[in-house]
Amino acid sequence: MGESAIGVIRVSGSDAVAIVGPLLRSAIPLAEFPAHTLRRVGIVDAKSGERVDEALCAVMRAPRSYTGEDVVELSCHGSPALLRMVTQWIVAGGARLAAPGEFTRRAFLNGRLDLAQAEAVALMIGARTDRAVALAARALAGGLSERVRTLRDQIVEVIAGLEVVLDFPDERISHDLEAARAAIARLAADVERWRASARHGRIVHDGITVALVGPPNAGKSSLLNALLGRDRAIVSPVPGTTRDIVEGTIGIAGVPVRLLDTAGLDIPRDAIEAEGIRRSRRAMEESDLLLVVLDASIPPDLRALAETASHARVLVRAKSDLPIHPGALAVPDAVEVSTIRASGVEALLERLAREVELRAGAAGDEGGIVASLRQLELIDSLANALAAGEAALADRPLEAALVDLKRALEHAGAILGVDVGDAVLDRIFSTFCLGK
Ligand SMILES: Nc1nc2c(ncn2[C@@H]2O[C@H](COP(=O)(O)OP(=O)(O)O)[C@@H](O)[C@H]2O)c(=O)[nH]1
Ligand SMILES: [Mg+2]
Repeated sequence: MGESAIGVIRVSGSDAVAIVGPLLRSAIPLAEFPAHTLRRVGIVDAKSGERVDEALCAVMRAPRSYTGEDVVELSCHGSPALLRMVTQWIVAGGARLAAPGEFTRRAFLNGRLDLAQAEAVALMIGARTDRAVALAARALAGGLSERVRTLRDQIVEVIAGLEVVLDFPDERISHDLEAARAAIARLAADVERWRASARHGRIVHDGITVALVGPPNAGKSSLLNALLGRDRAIVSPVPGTTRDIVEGTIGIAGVPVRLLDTAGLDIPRDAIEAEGIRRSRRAMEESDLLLVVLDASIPPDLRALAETASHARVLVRAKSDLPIHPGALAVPDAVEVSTIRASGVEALLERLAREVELRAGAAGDEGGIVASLRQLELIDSLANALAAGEAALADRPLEAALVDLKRALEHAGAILGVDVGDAVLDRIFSTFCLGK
C-alpha cells in the first residue's frame, strides 16, 4: 500500500453490504443503492460517528460483479493510514483480508472467468509494452480459451467416432480410421502453431536481455547511454571505469529490451576489477544476445571476439568517427557507431529490432498468444499427446490412440481450469498482487 490520489477498498461476499453499510453516511442506505452506480458517501468511524473521509461507493450485486458475489467498492482518498483504518473497521465488522489474487480466484471458482483468462489478468498487470498489453487483452477477452474450447470439442468428436468403431468392429472401418487420423493431424498442426506463437508471446511479455561486452574503453558505456537516450552509465577515458553491471530498459519492436552494461572482458588489474569481470561473464551467460563492442580505431580485440563466438551476438565497430584501423574493417558484419557524432545508433536499433523479431515474431500478428508458463507446459503436453495419438492410429490398437486422445483432452481442459486442484490454484494465485 502506498500513497496515491485514490485508494480502492474492495469487499466481496454475501455479507459485503451488511458489513460496509454501518460505516457509510449517505442519503439512502447502502442496501438500497442502485447497482453499478457511483454514489458519494461519507465514511464514519462506526463507534464515535466521526466522519473520516468523503468517498465514492459502488455496489455490484451477484452474480453481475467481478467475483460473481456481492461486491462493494469504496474509492477513498489514497492515504495509507486512512485506508488501513477503514480496512480494519471492515475487518472488525466481520470481513477478512483477501489473499493475493483472491478476487480473481473467486471469479474463476464462480465461473466468471476460465483459468486461462484468470491468468491473463496477471499477464495484463505485468505487461510493459503496448504489444504485451495487446496480447494480454486478447487472452483476457478469451482468445486462447476460445481456441482451446473449439479444440476440445473437435477432440471429443474424434473420440466419439473412434468409440463407435470400437463398439462395432465388424463394420467396414478403414475409411473412418483414415478420416480420424487426418482430423488429429490437423488438430496437431493447429496446436503446433499455437506453441510457436505462445513462445513468441512469452518473449513479447518477458522481453529479452542484451549485454554490452568487449574490451575496456571500447565505448560500451557511451553506447548504453546513446541507446537509452540518457546518461545512465559513467563514461571516462580511464579503462576499468565501469565495474558493476549498469542496466536500463528500452522498448524495441514492442518488446522490452533490458540492456546490461558491463565492466568488459579483460585481464583484471585489481580485486574489484576481477569481480567486475566475473559479473560481466555472468551477465553474458544470462543474456539472450550480446552486443560485442570493439574500438574501430585500434586492431580488433581477438580475445573478446573468440570468447563471444558461441553466443548470439551483434558486432559493433565503435568510435567510427576516428580513423578506422584496417584490422577493425576485417571484422565482418559489424554495425558502425559513433556516439560522439551520434551516427549509426539508428542502424544499430534497426538491427536489434530484427534480432528481437527473430525471437518474438513480427508485431501485429492476429494469431498472437501470450500464455503463462503453466499454459505453455500444457500446450507442449497437448501437442505431444496429439502427435502420439496420430502415430498410434497408424499401427497400434485403437485403444492406445484413445488413451492419447483422452490425455490431450485433459491437458486442454487443464488450460481452462477443468479439474485442476487447489494446489495448482494456490500456485497460480499466489503470484498475483493483493487486491486483484
Ligand atoms: N572518438 C570517440 N570516442 C568515444 C566514442 N565513444 C566513447 N568514446 C570515448 O572512449 C572512452 C571510453 O568510453 P566508455 O564508454 O567509458 O567505454 P567503456 O569502457 O567500454 O564503457 C571515453 O573517453 C569516451 O569518451 C566515440 O564514438 N568516438
Ligand atoms: Mg564502461
